[in-house]
Amino acid sequence: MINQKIVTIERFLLDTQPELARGELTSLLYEMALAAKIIAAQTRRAGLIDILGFADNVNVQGEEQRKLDVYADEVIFRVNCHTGRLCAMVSEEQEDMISIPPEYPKGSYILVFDPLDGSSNIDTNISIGTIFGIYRTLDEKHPGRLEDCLQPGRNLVAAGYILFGPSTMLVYSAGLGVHGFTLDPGWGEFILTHENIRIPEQPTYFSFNHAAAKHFTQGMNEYIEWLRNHCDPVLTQRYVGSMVADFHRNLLHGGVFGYPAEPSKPDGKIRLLYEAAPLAFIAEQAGGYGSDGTQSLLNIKPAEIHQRVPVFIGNRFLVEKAEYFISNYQKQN
Ligand code: P6P
Repeated sequence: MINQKIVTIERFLLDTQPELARGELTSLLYEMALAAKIIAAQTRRAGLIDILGFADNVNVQGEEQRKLDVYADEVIFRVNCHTGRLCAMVSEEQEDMISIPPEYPKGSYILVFDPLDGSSNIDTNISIGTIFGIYRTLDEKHPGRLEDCLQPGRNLVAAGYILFGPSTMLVYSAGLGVHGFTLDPGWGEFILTHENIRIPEQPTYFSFNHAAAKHFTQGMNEYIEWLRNHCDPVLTQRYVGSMVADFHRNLLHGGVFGYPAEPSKPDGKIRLLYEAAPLAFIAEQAGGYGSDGTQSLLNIKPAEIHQRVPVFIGNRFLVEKAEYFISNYQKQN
C-alpha cells in the first residue's frame, strides 16, 4: 500500500525526530541522500557510459577497484568534506583515516563508509550498496583523531545503507527505529516508503555461501544442518553475493546472513567498522541482532580501521543459535 502522505527525508526528520532535526546529524543524513542520488545516476547508466569495469588500480584490501567503486568513494568524500559537520572519515577504499582538508571547517562527527559494497556484481547488473555509520568525536577539543574512528558500534549515533537495486532505497536509523526511503528519480527525492521497519518474528531465509562449506568448522556445519532441517519455521536459502541486498531482503522478510571465518580468512571477509557494525546497529534497531559468533558485533572495539570480523546478522534467535553451535564446538575442541 503506497503511503497517502508524501514525506521526504527532511520532512520526516523534522516531523518525527525533532530532537535530531535541528542538528548536524540531520544534515549529514541529508548529505548521504544527496550522495546516493549522484551515485544512483551513474549506476543506472552503467553499461551506457564508460563507468563499468576495472579501474587501473588495486585498493587497500588488495581487491581490484571498479570504476564505480572509485566514483562512489569520491562522491561521498566531495559531498561531505567541506560541510563543517565532520572531523574525519574512513572509507573502505582508502588505506588511512581521511582528515578534513585544512581549508574546510571541522565538525563533531566521523563518517565511516563502504562506498560500494558488492561491486563485483556491477558488471552483471546485480544490486549493490553503500553502507555508512556516523560516530561523534570522543574529544571535542581534539576532534578527528584515529581513536575517534576506532569506536565500537554501540557508540554509533546513526547508520544506514543505500541499496542500488530495481529502485534505489536509503534505509537508516538514528537510534529511533529503522526507516526506509525510496528514490523517485523523476522528482529527485527520497520518499518515505518503509516507516519503522521491524524484522518479522517468523524468518524466511538463510544466506550463506555454501561453496565455502568445505572450510566450515564442525560447529558451523552443525548450524547449517540445523538451519536446513530443524529450524521452525522451515527456511529457504537465498544468497546474492551482495551483502546489502541480502541484508535488506532478510530485514524485510526475516532471516540470517552469515560470513563465517575460514582457514584462508581467519577473521572472515566482512569489515567491522564500516560494514558489520552499521548493519548490526540497524538490525538491533529493527529487533534483530548481529554477532561475530561469540558476542554482539556492537561490543567489539576495532583495533584498526579495516579489521575484518565473522558475521551472523538477522533474527535474534537465528543468530543466537549460531553462537550456540559455534561455542559448543569450541568447548569440545
Ligand atoms: P563471497 C562483496 O565483496 C562482499 O563483501 C559482500 O557484499 C558479499 O556478501 C560477500 O563479499 C560475498 O563474498 O566470498 O561469498 O563471494
